[in-house]
Amino acid sequence: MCAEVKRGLFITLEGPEGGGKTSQAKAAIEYLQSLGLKAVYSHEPGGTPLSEKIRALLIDPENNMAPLTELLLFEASRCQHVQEFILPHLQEGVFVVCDRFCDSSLAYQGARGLPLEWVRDLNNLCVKGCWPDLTLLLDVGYEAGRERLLRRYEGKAQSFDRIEREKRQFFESLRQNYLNMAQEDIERCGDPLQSRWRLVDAAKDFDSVKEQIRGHIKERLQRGGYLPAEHI
Ligand code: Z5A
Repeated sequence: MCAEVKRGLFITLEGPEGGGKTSQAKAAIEYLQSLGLKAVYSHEPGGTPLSEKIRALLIDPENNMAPLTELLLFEASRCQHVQEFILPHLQEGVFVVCDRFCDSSLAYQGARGLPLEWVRDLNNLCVKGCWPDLTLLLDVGYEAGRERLLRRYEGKAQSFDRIEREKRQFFESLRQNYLNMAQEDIERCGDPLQSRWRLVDAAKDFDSVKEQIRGHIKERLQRGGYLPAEHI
């Protein structure tokens, strides 16, 4: 008889633009692999061939999009991503580190003024019970995030994608949505360690952010019985 495979942990990185989610997700994978754990990177919107096609529609500055159309496209991309990539990996015992997930829809499409019940209902439908075990909120202010983004585009604001072209107020509002979501969940859980949310000060330098993230992942691994004995 085969021994039952222990489900992998599902870790998401969330936050406003320029927080370093992509680079830190990759550093988190390296950390997990250094512990002998199997881990894969993914991102949203995207993560499967079909979801990448939807991503291209979503970020194209040529596409004028109604807020509900935008939400439905993000959710369609997510639905495919969960079924084709995330769930199969978790079921095989592989850890999935995902750069954005359903909380991005609550923060961003919430900032568009869409009713949050719509976003929650669609998230429920697409996620199929596959909620993150740990969500790292890489919080950074508008100015610092924008500066990093501009540096990445070598100062060319015309390279910004459809969403990056939004006004400052939109980004301030979605940042606050994230902070509220994390705060509300921590309060609801009573004990902060029982909440899946961990706040990371992403305004700090890269190594310091990496250390904060490692600390949170290590704690979650230990609590879930995933940390190999030699690393305890
Ligand atoms: N979106 C949505 O509206 N609804 C949804 O449901 C989902 C997404 C899933 C996806 O674009 C867009 O879709 C996104 C949210 C929306 N829109 N915005 N804006 P994306 O995936 O292409 O973009 P992103 O997720 O926003 O990534 P980002 O902000 O562009 O970058 P990041 O992943 O947070 O950071 P990075 O690429 O790792 O780093 C950016 C630069 O900063 C890079 O040059 C790094 O070297 C530098 N960096 C990183 N960390 C540091 C530190 N600590 N100090 C200094 N410099 C740093």
